[in-house]
Amino acid sequence: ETPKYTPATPEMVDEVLSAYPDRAKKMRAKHITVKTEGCASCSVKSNSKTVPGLMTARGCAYAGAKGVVFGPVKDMVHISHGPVGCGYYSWGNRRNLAEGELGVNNFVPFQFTSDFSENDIVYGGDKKLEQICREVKELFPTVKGISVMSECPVGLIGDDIESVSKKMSKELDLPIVPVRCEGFRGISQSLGHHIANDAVRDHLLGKKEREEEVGPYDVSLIGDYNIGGDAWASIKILEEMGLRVRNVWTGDSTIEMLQTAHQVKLNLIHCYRSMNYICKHMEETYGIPHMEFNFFGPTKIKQSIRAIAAHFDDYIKEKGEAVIAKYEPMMQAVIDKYRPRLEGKKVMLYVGGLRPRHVIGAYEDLGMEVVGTGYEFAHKDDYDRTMPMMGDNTVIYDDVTAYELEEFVNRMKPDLIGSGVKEKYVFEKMGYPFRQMHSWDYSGPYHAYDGFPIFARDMDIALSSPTWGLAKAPWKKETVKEVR
Ligand code: CFM
Repeated sequence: ETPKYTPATPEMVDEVLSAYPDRAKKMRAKHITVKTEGCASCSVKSNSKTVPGLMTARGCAYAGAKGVVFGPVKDMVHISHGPVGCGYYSWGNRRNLAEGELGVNNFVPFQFTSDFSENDIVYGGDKKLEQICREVKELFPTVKGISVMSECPVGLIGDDIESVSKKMSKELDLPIVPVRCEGFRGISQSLGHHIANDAVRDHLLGKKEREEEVGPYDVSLIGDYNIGGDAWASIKILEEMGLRVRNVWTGDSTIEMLQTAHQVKLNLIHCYRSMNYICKHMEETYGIPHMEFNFFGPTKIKQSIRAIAAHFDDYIKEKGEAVIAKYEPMMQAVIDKYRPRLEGKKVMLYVGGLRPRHVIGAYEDLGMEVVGTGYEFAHKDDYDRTMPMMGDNTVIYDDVTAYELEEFVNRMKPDLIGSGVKEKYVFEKMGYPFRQMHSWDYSGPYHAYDGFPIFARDMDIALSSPTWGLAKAPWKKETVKEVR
């Protein structure tokens, strides 16, 4: 028996928040809204400090700078500068794929850390950092650059990573980028994105010129991190349209792609949240326009291809239409196969800074409805883009706590939850179909025409698996599915 879906109401939110002390309740209420007809008060507070004592799923500035922006740049070595834990726990789990020869032009699967101990805290870590830079160059002579990603203690003890980077850059004849992304800066990974964007701006962008002239169809793909191969799928469409993708920031990318990105005609930005800063900078400084697009699901892909082509001449416009004509029948076949199985299913999402709105169209292509969504670290401009995409009687939650999300699910009873690494096991233990929407579990790509059939298949597998009904607590006669 399937549980009965119940639409969100303001009373439901109130009931869930009533478990908190008055002050916490008042603070959290501003971050949650139920979208009602007309949507008069339809906004949420965002990008503010988590209420102390409540369980947030957010990360830190180091996560945003090292894990998200710099980590995928494959021919650089990224030093997690500080105690070993930050590097260890951010090692390898984002699934930002990269091609290349390990230890030669691809260092993505490696983990470099200065492994701070008491000694380094007391006496400072600058000497150790110099030594590590020398070792990196000695062990990996083909390395193209180094980033120094500060962890909290480095900022607290006042180490001067800027001057060490400058000195060692000269000595080793190698770009070395200091990134002051101590975790305590800011309130989430979002400031880490901004800090990393600024470091790219100050130390890499425009520092190199490609000899080849800039072509009329040269573009950069910004804010695609190649999770499970996403960027490869996106590049395929853009190239079939006749565009030349010169740089990807930063999925499967190289330091040269960061240095020469001022030499393109247009910036195409997928993850607005993490890369809007540098796009605005490139527009102001180099006159390169940027446009947001969305490659999740055939409806959004088609709209995006047309919007991108509109920046170019008839040649690209015609090729864009040809790409749509080529892939639409294949996408229709995917929809014909899965839509009857997925039609009407309700989804609740909770992801980082882009996907909670960007994947809505892909679910809708399959006949599914997103009835609740929210971001860990989005800003007002993200929520402004999200509200029009949500239907009436849906709930929008910012920095939702573990307790709140569980209680919303308990009350609304959606069919599927798409969320993160931290939430996964809570809902699986409740017997809820779940898809991990950060690293696509062990799947992907989900972007572009190559990704949609995989997305559709994965959602169907999650929903149709008999596993949920089989999970049974030994002390309960009924299955988890029946009691949920
Ligand atoms: Fe952009 Fe991302 Fe996202 Fe993000 Fe992230 Fe991510 Fe994300 Mo996890 S860059 S904002 S900081 S699309 S790692 S690949 S899935 S929270 S919604």
